[in-house]
Amino acid sequence: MLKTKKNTFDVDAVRAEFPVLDQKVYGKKQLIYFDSAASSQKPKSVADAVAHYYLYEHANIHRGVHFLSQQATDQYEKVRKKTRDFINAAYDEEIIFTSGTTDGINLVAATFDRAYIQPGDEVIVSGMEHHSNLVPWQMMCERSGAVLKFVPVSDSGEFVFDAYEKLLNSKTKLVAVSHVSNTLGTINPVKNIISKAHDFGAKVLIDGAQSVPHLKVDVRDLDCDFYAFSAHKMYGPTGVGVLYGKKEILNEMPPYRGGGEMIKTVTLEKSTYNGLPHKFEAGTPNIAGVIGLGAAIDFMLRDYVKGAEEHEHEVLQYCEEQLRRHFNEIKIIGEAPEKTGGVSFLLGDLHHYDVGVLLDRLGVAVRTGHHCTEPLMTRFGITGTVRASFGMYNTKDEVDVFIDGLKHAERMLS
Ligand code: 7TS
Repeated sequence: MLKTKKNTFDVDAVRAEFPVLDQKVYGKKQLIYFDSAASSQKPKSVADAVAHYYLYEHANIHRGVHFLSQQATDQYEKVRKKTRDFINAAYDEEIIFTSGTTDGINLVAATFDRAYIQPGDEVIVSGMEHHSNLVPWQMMCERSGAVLKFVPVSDSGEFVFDAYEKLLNSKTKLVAVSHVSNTLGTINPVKNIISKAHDFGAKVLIDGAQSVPHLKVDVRDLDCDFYAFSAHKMYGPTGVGVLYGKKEILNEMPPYRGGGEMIKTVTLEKSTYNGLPHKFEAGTPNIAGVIGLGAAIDFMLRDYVKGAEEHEHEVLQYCEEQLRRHFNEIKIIGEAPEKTGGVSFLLGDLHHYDVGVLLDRLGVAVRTGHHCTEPLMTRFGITGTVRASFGMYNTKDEVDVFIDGLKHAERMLS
């Protein structure tokens, strides 16, 4: 008989873990945090793990003979295993700790071309990428003589797959695409994107900054070559992230930064390099951050968190329904059938910034502007949007307050 996993999601139990949510801003308005796509809030268990480490367990790792250093090394390496299991990677050494998604993508963009790219080769990105998954490739192409190509975005905010297929050819060496768009919420068909690229022998990097917080990610099922994400968007600390890479590809790439830990032997003239993953982890890493990442993964696997994906989906759908119901002038930017994380919109002619400021005075934190996706704004002929983005702690009741706040903003600004 098929065993079905029961959802045991409990939003009250989740919210109890986030003291930050239980506060008033400007001394009177209950905080409603709709900016988790920029950075999620942190559960107590993550803050406690980081504090405990600093208060009782801190030492540098991979180099001490003493108890604390060995214990810290052990904890750090356990998080590598935990992360491997979390995204179903095959080997521990395929998990490189970075300072975040941006750092992981820069690592690949600074080293991949040295092993895999010749002048005239091609790199493909989409028109909805965060600047972090665009600018590093521009830099790499400028240096290596490769040519950057762009997959267009449809009016509904989707990756235009036909156009992508037409761009692929034997010169394509790398495709870099986000799993979920931070601005549109679109879930891209990354499994198909990857398999099509592989038909042409191209490697694929997936920017997972906005997917790991919301979707179950299985890098072996996707068969991606690289997958980058940030701890701070998945309830973990800032300043730490993960780059997954297939072992055989990472082995071909030269080191990123030189320094301690990434070497095997050093003479004044020349060095030989350590194996994976240390080859890509020069210097003292963010040990406390990695330990906090481990606590964030534990948090995301708790029983009362099972089913968070469905809960978040309901909140997002409810929010979009209410926006459409209450505002004739609403323009939702990003109407793909498969979405997660949040909704971007404009309210008539009102400036996104003004709407954001008024919502803030009512206790509702949203982000406004171009969301580090300027080319996407140009594509839609706008300068920015208001974005309400959700974590598992958000509720439909909060959406109701947000809608009332928007009505108020509309009255004030019209
Ligand atoms: N890629 C995507 C898709 C993102 O959404 C972000 C951050 C990044 C990369 C960069 O992540 P970092 O952790 O290295 O900074 N996105 C946002 C956002 O939407 N609002 O603030 C940051």
